[in-house]
Amino acid sequence: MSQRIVSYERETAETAVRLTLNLDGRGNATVETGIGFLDHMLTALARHARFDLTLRCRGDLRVDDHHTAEDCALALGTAIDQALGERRGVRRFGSAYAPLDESLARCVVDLSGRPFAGIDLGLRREMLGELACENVGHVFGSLAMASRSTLHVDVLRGDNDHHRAEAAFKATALALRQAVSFDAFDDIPSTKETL
Ligand SMILES: [Mn+2]
Repeated sequence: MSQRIVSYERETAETAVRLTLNLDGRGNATVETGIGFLDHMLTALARHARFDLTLRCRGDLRVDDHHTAEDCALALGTAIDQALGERRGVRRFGSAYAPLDESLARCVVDLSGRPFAGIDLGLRREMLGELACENVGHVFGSLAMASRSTLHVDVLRGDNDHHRAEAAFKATALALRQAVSFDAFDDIPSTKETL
């Protein structure tokens, strides 16, 4: 099996994102997006998925946080898609719960090749640090689109929005770790024989 390591750059008039991703890493992450809470979430995602990730973004934060949050997620999703190649030998499905104190999140993922995101985080605040709460859900949606995955993320309970969001990223990390891992069958896990 070839190494599942990808370097990816994405530059637009709004953002410039550079990243390296190793799906078979140890969980080492260096994330500098200019949005502290997004750094915290993507670091947690990489850590618990056991991806090695360096991600740097120079975005138009003078506008707001939207382009940066979206484009970082699109870049990461694209890198996951590229690193998976034809998705041969992977488990494809993953599901996990993650608690963070009083909060509990569930993620179910299918590396289906068909982008879909069903996201219910139930966040009540306007912002978490410099990240608008509406963009937390948008990050999951963009990740699903660019990685060509079906992603269902639900926060089942929780009082604190920082905890709710962080539990959602941790559950997604654990589900992704499972889905991208290899099983004993060196085939493409689909009745269509393609993903
Ligand atoms: Mn935290």
